[in-house]
Amino acid sequence: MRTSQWSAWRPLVAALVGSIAVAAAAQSWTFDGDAQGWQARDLTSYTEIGDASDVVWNETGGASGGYISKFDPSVRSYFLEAPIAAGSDYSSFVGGSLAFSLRSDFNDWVNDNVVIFRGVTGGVSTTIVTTVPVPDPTGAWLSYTVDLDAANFHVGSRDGSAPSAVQFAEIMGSLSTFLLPGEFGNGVKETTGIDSVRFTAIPEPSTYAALVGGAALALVAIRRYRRR
Ligand SMILES: [Ca+2]
Repeated sequence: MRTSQWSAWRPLVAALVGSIAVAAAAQSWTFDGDAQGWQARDLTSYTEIGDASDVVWNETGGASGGYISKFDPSVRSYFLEAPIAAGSDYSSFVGGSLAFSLRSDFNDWVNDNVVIFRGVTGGVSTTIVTTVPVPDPTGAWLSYTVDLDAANFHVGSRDGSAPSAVQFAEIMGSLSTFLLPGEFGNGVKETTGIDSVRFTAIPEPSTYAALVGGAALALVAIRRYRRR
């Protein structure tokens, strides 16, 4: 392709990329500049969110760039908490996914390897959890993906029943708490790191239609350009 041709195509390509970015609605934290408001929480149970404490921000060494980490603050089980304002609407991510990277230097505590959400359904503050794999004790970064489907979650504890699709959507639409696991050591000894946290929605049918329409327009424009 000659440079003059590329300069003509560039606006079209930019428009396409832009529409794709809109389609893939996302909420993410990369920790490349600071801890982005995340903190640690000590829990006595999944439904009792305990004391908050600071996390350490590390400028380098993450799965990509910077990351946050926390040394076990107590004999209780700790989690890393996103700065979610009460009543945050994450319902657009239902059916989509949550991805994050995690590392820890121990994996001999396999009781609290869960992701926790808390929101309101039927007027009641409700905690739901989903179990995730324990990390590799070498401290290697492990990539996690959690499908945000009701059947993948349990109410109250790891053994609880699954929320209904309606309950799950209500909880995700009224989030007050989002916790990633930190407790992987049997004792007060582990440091757990978190990086590259990202919620991704599945594009809605109308968005696909807009994408296809945009692509068709771009093709027409490209053909017209070539005929000149
Ligand atoms: Ca990072």
